Amino acid sequence: MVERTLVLVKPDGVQRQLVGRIVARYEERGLKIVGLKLVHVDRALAERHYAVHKGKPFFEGLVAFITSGPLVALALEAPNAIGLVRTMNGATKPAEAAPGTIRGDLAIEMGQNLVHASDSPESAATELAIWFAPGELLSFDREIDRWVLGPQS
Ligand code: IDP
Ligand code: MG
Repeated sequence: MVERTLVLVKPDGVQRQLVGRIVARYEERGLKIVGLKLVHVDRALAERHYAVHKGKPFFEGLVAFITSGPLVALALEAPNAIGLVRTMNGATKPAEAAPGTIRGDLAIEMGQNLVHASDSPESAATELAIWFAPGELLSFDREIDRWVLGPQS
């Protein structure tokens, strides 16, 4: 089933000048970028995004980190995009992330793990609505899709 998922290249990715390389991984895999922007979020939006973690010991640090500088918000579309992107990002703890994943190749610490991705259809719907206004997500065809997704695409 075709899904859309929210990805953030977090402020560490912007500061480390890894935005292009990280976005290129999703593009090269064949995911379609249907939304893209650079945002410096305020505390209110950060708290909405990380609402499920409110009350946890790392919550304050997480909000401070995500609001510490600009990040890149991406909406990606593909069949099974939600699971696909989580697999590409790798385990939350970079030390446990497999080589070949973004975190496994480019990160060391859990607090600086470069990327966020929605973890379920419900969180994808909620998060896409938090980060993108309806008109900011585009629907369009790609000529290449018959080569990426097959002749029925
Ligand atoms: P995820 O990003 O892989 O979905 P979550 O469990 O949703 O992982 O946690 C959100 C983010 O919060 C993580 O990416 C990580 O940066 C941070 N985080 C999670 N657990 C801890 C912790 O125990 N200590 C410090 N930071 C944490
Ligand atoms: Mg999460």
